[in-house]
Amino acid sequence: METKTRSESKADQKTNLQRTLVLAKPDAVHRGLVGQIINRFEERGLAMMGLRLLQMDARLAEKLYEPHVGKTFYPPLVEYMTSGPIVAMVWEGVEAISIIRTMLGATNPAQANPGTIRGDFAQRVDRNIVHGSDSPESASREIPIFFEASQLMPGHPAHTTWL
Ligand code: IDP
Ligand code: MG
Repeated sequence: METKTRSESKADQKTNLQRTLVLAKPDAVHRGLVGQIINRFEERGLAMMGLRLLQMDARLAEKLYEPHVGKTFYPPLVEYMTSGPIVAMVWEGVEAISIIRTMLGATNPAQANPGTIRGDFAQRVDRNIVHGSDSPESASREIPIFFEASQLMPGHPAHTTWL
């Protein structure tokens, strides 16, 4: 993939180019849905800038879901997220955070529209197959939990200028 360095491109300033964290949760990996999830983002023109297969431990899950500490669903959430391998990804695109949140659909798949990932592949809020950062602040907090700077592509994909 051809890339430009950040200093060569002002596209991110003009068009609000964003990076966001996506996780294919253990049920997505176990059910073999990762390829279809990736395919949707690729079709939308988003660019994958980082990719890792890993199994989260409790410490990592507690870091990611720190804002949910104390909620009734928090202990089962940590158990769910540590129950098997996940695929962690960083995607980049214009307004990528809200684009991806819209593509994921409502947190509770029972309320998610058809055509969204949760609306097409999931039924239950406690098995909702994907995570996506909900704001620029969340993306900035969440991406470094899974990726060192050296594990992410520098610059921007060349096709960004055509979107
Ligand atoms: P989000 O993933 O759409 O941002 P959050 O409210 O941040 O939703 O919740 C984080 C995760 O916690 C959800 O994706 C889901 O896996 C789980 N969760 C949220 N609400 C409930 C609930 O009411 N029962 C069980 N699990 C929940
Ligand atoms: Mg959230």
